[in-house]
Amino acid sequence: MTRKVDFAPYKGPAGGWGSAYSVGNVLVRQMAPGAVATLGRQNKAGGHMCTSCAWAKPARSHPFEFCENGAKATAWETTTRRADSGFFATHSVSELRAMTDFELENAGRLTTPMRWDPLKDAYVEVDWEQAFAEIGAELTALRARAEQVVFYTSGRASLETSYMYQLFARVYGNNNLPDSSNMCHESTSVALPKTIGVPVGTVRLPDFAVTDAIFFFGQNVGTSSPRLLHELQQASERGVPIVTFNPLRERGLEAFKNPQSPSEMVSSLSTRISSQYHQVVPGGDCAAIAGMCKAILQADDEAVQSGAPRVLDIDFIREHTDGFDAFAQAVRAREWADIERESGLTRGALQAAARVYCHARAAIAIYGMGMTQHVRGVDNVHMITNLLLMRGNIGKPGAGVCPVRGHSNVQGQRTVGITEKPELAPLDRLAELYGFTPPRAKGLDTVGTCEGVMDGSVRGFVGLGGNLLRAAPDSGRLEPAWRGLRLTVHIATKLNRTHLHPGEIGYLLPCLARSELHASPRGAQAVSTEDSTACIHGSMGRRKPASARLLAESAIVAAIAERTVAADAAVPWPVWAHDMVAVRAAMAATWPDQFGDIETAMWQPGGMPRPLGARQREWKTGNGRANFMAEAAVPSESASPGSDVLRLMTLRSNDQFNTTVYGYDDRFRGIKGTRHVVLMHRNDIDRLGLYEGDTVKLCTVAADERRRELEGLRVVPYDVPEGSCASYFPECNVLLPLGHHARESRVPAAKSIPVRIVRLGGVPRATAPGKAGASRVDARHL
Ligand SMILES: Nc1nc2c(c(=O)[nH]1)N[C@H]1C(S)=C(S)[C@@H](COP(=O)(O)OP(=O)(O)OC[C@H]3O[C@@H](n4cnc5c(=O)[nH]c(N)nc54)[C@H](O)[C@@H]3O)O[C@H]1N2
Ligand SMILES: Nc1nc2c(c(=O)[nH]1)N[C@H]1C(S)=C(S)[C@@H](COP(=O)(O)OP(=O)(O)OC[C@H]3O[C@@H](n4cnc5c(=O)[nH]c(N)nc54)[C@H](O)[C@@H]3O)O[C@H]1N2
Ligand SMILES: [Mo]
Repeated sequence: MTRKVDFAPYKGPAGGWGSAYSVGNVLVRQMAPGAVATLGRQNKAGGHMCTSCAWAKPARSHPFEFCENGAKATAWETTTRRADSGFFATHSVSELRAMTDFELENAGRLTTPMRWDPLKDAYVEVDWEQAFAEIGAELTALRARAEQVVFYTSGRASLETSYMYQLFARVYGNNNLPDSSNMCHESTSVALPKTIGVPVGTVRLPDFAVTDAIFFFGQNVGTSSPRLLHELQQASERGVPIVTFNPLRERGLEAFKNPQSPSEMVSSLSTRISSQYHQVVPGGDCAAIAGMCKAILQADDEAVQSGAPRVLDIDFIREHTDGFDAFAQAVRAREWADIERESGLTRGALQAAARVYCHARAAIAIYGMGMTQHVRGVDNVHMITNLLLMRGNIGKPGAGVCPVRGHSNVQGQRTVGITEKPELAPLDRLAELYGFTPPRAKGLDTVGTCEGVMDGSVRGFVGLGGNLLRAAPDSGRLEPAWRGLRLTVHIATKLNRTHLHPGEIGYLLPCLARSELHASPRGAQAVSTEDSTACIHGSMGRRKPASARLLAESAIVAAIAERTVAADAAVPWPVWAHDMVAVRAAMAATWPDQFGDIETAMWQPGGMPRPLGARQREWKTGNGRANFMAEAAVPSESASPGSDVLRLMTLRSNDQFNTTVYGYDDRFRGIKGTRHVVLMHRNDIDRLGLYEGDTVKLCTVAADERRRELEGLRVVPYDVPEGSCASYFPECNVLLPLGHHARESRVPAAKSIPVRIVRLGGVPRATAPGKAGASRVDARHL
């Protein structure tokens, strides 16, 4: 396929006609009849919850409570294309491996269970019964060493199926429940329980209406969670300052035009989003926040001296927190020169950000992958809570911490026990309810799973959604190792690259999508999901399934469990297959305080809010107090400007959802027709002897000295800090060493991969555009 490649700065706001056009275009190309009606029910009480991002669903919904992303996700789910048995009969697995991610996704919905046939090098149609029987027998054989089987989840499956799945793994005999969260917000799940005693954010939608200031760290709202732009727009219109920290100038963080507001759409109006935009260097946030905290302490010292009201919320600190003195001491000990060097920001800029914070009675801190996917990912989150605790910004209206979750039910899956950490699962309660002895040993996370596949200690892999082989680090090393597995089972809606590396015995089991009707002898079944603000929503799919042979995810999990562990615990698997009310009752029996009235409350507009202690200033931490974390304030390994090793951030485009590539445009970043680019500062391009448009390869610099290279990227000058560069995930995952991950949470450090850039060819030197007398500032993308 040839595509027109073009790089031009995007000057428009996020949202707006660009978004409407893009949505319209994709709808026409992809949507099946009736899909527009499906979109109208998306994210509304009584409808289905979008399978795109996890942002909150308001009680009073907009006429179309979806965004460009959500529309794309639905369009691609409701596509009329089919990867059916005919498709697999005409494409061998080796042939499919040569296709792009876009082409695989574009093959359409899976329609029938398939078994990998090594002689034919193809997936071949089988009966469900045959599939379940063989998978059950294989899992039973592998159970002699239960720890060699892994049960992976991507964040989409419902609360009900996820509850069943974790129980299945535990009855089977392990806590090997890695999930996409291990590559995502695990840094949050590890950091927040220590500081404020909840593993999730404390902000709810109404807080946005009464906040005085918003601090935004490393989240690309226009692309990743566009519906949150509504809250930001309303806050901005009230005059609320929004202070952004992001190495890249992201369009969605600058301006927004509401595609659902006719007056805005026909006028030149748009709303500014960020009032301050700080281009912190990748990995420099701990230092940047330390700088803010230092400025706040100085302002407080001055207030004490002059007898003015305190800047710190001293009563809150005394009454509710621990560790303030050590933290303040660590911050005071930091030199401004070091803070400036590590963050790439000036003292003046950080003082300006601190001033906004000090003037706000209530402040919210929002963050995403720019914070969690670093070696210091957990420290980054700790610095955010340190900042908030200084002025009592947890547990009062308009204030709090707001990690923006990725997958639509990723937060909920943790709530119902998907975790490799046994201490987070209610093992005693499960033992009591189902009469079995749950395993107590820590399970494998995603990094551990990849290590286990590579060293041969993992033999069986069951995947409830996702595309682990493509999403995980070191994909170049992982792919060949993956084919050494004994058993691979994928429960999926669409074909992806992980499916193309089957084990000796490999199955592809197609399931219903969330927008589709789960009809059963017990009537149409609804499921539930939890959003980023810990509100739980009922979700009813109504569309005719893409194929008559699809089964609900719950039915597939129940059938495999029934063939594997039926005799080992008192779990009514056949009933749970098709009775979500019964599963919700089991969830409520397991966590009465969380799910007691879920059956009715999940349908209330805005969802059922789960109780969160920190919102009431009840601190469920080890010491019963909110904790400052001094360690997060200490210096990190510093950036080295002028080095030939750059820090690579791997990003998502506007036209993808994780490993699902919808198209080759990244509209807000002005990139059209290609994903094979490396965005670099003009000065680095000059310094490294490159020209704009050159073709280069990236080579990872890692202690293990393995060769990790990615070729064929085009150099594009971009407004990123010197010493850093950016390119797309998942293509760049070959460059990400498995051992390069956050301390404690083990989230792969995908936002700071040390790389060298090597020129392969490209622009002839004599006529290179923009080289002679090139300005040291990038004009095109400012
Ligand atoms: N369209 C679309 N939407 C999505 C997804 C998708 O792939 N496509 N994926 C979903 C999922 S699973 C997730 S987790 C979320 C992810 O959504 P985000 O959290 O927005 O993740 P990214 O887009 O990877 O990167 C976030 C931002 O971090 C910035 N950044 C990089 N390094 C740093 C740093 O060191 N410091 C700071 N302050 N910023 C930094 C980048 O410039 C980028 O703007 O989105 C969800 N929604
Ligand atoms: N370098 C780098 N790597 C990263 C990241 C990064 O920023 N940089 N981000 C990380 C993050 S935040 C995440 S969350 C992970 C994502 O990792 P994963 O969650 O494993 O990957 P996805 O691309 O979201 O999975 C997509 C697949 O899920 C299946 N699917 C879609 N809908 C459904 C459904 O309703 N049911 C079922 N059963 N299957 C379904 C389809 O087969 C589809 O191909 O990647 C991580 N990897
Ligand atoms: Mo994610």
